[in-house]
Amino acid sequence: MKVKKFTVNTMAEGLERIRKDLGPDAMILQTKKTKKATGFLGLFKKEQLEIMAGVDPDVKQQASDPQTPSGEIENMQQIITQLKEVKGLIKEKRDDLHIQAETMPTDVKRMIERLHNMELPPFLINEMTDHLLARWYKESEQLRDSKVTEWIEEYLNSKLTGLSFGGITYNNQLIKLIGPTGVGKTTTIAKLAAEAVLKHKKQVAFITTDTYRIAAIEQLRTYANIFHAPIEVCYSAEDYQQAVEKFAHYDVIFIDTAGRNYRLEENIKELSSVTKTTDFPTETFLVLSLTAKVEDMKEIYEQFIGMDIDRFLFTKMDETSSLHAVGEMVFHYQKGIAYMTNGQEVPEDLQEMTKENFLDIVLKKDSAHV
Ligand SMILES: Nc1nc2c(ncn2[C@@H]2O[C@H](COP(=O)(O)OP(=O)(O)OP(=O)(O)O)[C@@H](O)[C@H]2O)c(=O)[nH]1
Ligand SMILES: [Mg+2]
Repeated sequence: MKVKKFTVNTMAEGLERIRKDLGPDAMILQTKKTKKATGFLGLFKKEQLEIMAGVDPDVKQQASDPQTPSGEIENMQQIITQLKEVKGLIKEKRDDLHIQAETMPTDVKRMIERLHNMELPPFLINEMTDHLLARWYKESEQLRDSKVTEWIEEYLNSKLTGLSFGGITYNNQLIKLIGPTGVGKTTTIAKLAAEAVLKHKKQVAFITTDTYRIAAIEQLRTYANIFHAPIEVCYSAEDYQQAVEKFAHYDVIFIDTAGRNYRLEENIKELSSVTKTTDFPTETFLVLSLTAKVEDMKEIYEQFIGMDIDRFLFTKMDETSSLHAVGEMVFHYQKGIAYMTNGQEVPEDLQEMTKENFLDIVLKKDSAHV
């Protein structure tokens, strides 16, 4: 048998060429689809057909043999069936390509642009781009703006599972604020105390371990006086333990700590040894100013890692237009946020941060800005 391979664009073209080359008695032995990459990044693959055809020198004789007409008819039917199949496949593929060429670039571009406009860390943007693309391929016909937003929110929500957001729960008696110098720890404690006293009718007491500057003690004492609340200044772990026990009957005990250079390990050690009490349930907020660089915030976080941080508390939101660090810190370290502060006024410049508020910020929804 003489066998020959034909690579053609359509079955019709194939049949024509087979007939020309091998004569009318040729038989199709096998057909196979192949792809030839063309265009930008080989995106538009052109489908071709590879047809193996052969002709048997004896066939002519057989074909004219009145004993075997059914074989020929069968052969013809096979060809027709194959032809239909191939036609169907080509149409399907062409429709696919049509959708991709028409809509993929704009939709994908728009999705990625939106992600880049959000306050999200680059690693998460990359991760989400892959996720959204995979979803897009699966559900492209449903793509609408609101759908993409839904997908993004769903994805971010899944990333926040198990993280704790929101303000003081009042399940823990001790509320401890730690963080570098000048970020607003003492001012924020005053805001939190005002909320506890005025809104939640709690009895509050204050402890400060900031014994380095008289002014710092006076600053907290002033607030304590406003709330008619007691205050203890603690120089050592023993002082601290005693003060906590003394205030055991108060609803909330706010602990202000000294802003020091916590890049020095001895300062961290001192802080954690003074404020270590095991028997009182404590909620610890790491206070970070949004005016700081995100790299510095990360370094600070690493220094404080051993201090059982429960949530972040971001301050000075009013002094920056970029809230990029908020998303970066939360997603990177997998810690939620308790509050954000946006000004120097006590008590009003304080906003509790629920998971929804946080998502509003990273998704840049208007309601996010207080
Ligand atoms: N713009 C702005 N200023 C703030 C905010 N919170 C605090 N401040 C100001 O930041 C400065 C430092 O605040 P403090 O509360 O003394 O900061 P701290 O962390 O206790 O400082 P140290 O005790 O020295 O470590 C003060 O001038 C505050 O008024 C805020 O949300 N926005
Ligand atoms: Mg202070």
